[in-house]
Amino acid sequence: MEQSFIMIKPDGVQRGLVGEIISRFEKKGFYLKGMKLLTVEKSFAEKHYADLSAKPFFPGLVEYIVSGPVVAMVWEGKNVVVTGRKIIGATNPSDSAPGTIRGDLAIEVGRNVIHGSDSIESARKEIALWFPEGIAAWHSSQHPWIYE
Ligand code: FUP
Repeated sequence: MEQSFIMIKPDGVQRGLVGEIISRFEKKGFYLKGMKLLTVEKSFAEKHYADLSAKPFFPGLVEYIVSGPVVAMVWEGKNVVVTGRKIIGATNPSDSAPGTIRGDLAIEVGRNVIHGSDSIESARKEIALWFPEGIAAWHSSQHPWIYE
């Protein structure tokens, strides 16, 4: 089944939003397949955001990501990449609809609380980068109540 890489950024951890954010993905019916709290180094953050390295906000973005612990997660379910992005909301919280994580919980684009993979291909790359040790398999007993 499809997987997405979801990361609660340092501001989300510092502001005590970890439970709230996990809850939104859990309630939707997605399965939590991997999770860890870690602080990453500059070179690692630069790798994660390599596609944005030419952007003027890149140095500030890297500094923000390494500024404290983040919660790295793998969530699984039907269309989790696209649906996860909808749950998260638009990149700039000024444009994120109320009801989305960023729409409800953030104000600044540079403090937008959460990251979610933007395609199945980037999810695959990001999961490999953040979970090189792999992810233990488990199966939810709720499955038949979520999927027909
Ligand atoms: P997203 O996929 O929603 O995380 O958005 P992007 O990959 O385009 O951007 C990654 C991160 O860069 C955003 F989450 C926040 C930061 N960013 C800025 O700080 N300023 C900008 O103008 C755009 C993005």
